Amino acid sequence: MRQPLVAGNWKMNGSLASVRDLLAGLKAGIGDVKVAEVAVCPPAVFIPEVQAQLDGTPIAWGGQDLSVHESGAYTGEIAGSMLTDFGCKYVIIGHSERRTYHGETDELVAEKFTAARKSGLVPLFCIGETQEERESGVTEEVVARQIDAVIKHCGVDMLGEGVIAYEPVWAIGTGLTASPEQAQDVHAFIRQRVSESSADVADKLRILYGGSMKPGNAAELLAKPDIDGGLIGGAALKAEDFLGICTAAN
Ligand code: 3PY
Repeated sequence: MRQPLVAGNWKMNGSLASVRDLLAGLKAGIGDVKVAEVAVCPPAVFIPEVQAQLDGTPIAWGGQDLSVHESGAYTGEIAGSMLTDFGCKYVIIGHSERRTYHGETDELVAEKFTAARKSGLVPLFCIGETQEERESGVTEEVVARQIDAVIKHCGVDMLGEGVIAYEPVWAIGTGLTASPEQAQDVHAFIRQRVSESSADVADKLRILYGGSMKPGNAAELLAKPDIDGGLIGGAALKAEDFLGICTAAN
């Protein structure tokens, strides 16, 4: 009953020419994707081009971040309403690269969750532990803290209007992937944690896996009962690889 979602996080990659090629490849192959909902999150400057190319196709698009503010003197920031002006459905929040390189705290991420919902965007809310945290045995503590911050700030019903992406930090951009069992264990824990606040929200909530998901490991990961799709990094930059992951959910 939870439709899988496969979303591409293009990060800070691409040129206008490469984005046009990638979109042409996605449009040519999207007909083979039978089950998954598909979305792409390009760098903000490419969003108008993505909208022009994808409008009317089954592929949705979104931003990679948003401001907690609605407008004003916040140089470099992008408001949620600006993303919706360009047809965005989704916005990634709390990616570990923003937590690490931009000092985003659990509280700020929770504020961004609210800002996204106020603008009508669906947050793709990223959580996950570092290698050090996994080795110290505190994975569950870390993801529970990250989830609880959003529940405390937004309420569990609003959490349920978003999507969680479990992205173990040690599996991002490293080529390392959590085994399907390791990922399933954490996904089940996340669902159980949310169910402590609302069993209904937990049951409906899509929990994506992120961290070096590729066509070669996607089917095994997606077969797990609590893995409802993927947030895809590097493999989202090649139409063939990204579509290979999307069709793995068929
Ligand atoms: C990755 O898979 O590298 C990601 O960070 C996806 O967001």
